[in-house]
Amino acid sequence: MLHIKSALDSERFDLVEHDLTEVGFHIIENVITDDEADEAREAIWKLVEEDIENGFDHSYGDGKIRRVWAIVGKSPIFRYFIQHPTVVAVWKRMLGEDVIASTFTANIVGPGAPDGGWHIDYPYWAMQSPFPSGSITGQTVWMLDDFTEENGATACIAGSHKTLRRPELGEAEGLESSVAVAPKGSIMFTNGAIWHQSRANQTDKPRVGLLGMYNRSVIYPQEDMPRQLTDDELAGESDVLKQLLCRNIPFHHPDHGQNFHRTESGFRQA
Ligand SMILES: O=C(O)CCC(=O)C(=O)O
Ligand SMILES: [Fe+2]
Repeated sequence: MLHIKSALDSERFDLVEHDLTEVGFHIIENVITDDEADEAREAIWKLVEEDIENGFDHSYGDGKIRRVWAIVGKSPIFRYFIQHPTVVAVWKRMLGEDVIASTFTANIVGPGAPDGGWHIDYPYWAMQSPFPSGSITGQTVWMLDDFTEENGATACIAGSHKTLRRPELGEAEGLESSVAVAPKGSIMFTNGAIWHQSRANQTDKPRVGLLGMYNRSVIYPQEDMPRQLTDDELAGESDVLKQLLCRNIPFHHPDHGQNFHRTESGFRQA
């Protein structure tokens, strides 16, 4: 049975909020055990093989970076990760009690892969600047291998989310970046507007990461989250998973109007 290894005390929780607001990212080590990371890593490789067998080539970066989309329904371990209490607690704090999941994928930076290119995450890349200030979306990078300077760890430019715009072509290259070097089993939270990229992998081994994004409930998810589990598959799952997959939005009875409003802790009351 999976066990919860990490729970944040309130001081650490405050630090996460501070860093996400001011710096744009925060790493927590040892959120999952090595065994859990290995189990997820194996599940990803099976999905890669399936993708290839089915004729899906989700590779980019000279064919050396590979994406596996829509993983939440594809193994129980991903259903556990997406609703990990530490992760959900952080995103509820940053994005509202009624937070939803936006996308959950794997990103494998293979040997010899070039850097992934500086960018901002959805929905920012679909928006015009100036972006709204504050947090509307957040990224969770799950490290299923040690992330090192050499093997394609994610790099971020501290404070760049405060520009409220995307980097101009070539702009980020001239700035100092922070590389997310941390052991397998760690996670990095980022503000979705941070300027970031996966770095080049100069080793002979792939670097496997998972990317779980969460939105304020006013922002449409990037992937079709509601349809990744069938009604039957979802029946025995937790309320929080149903919420994250947008499957238990408390719509009002039509006779009672549909005027949800902003609350202290979100948009809809969760
Ligand atoms: O895998 C990584 O290190 C980051 C990838 C990324 O930023 C993305 O796919 O949006
Ligand atoms: Fe990204």
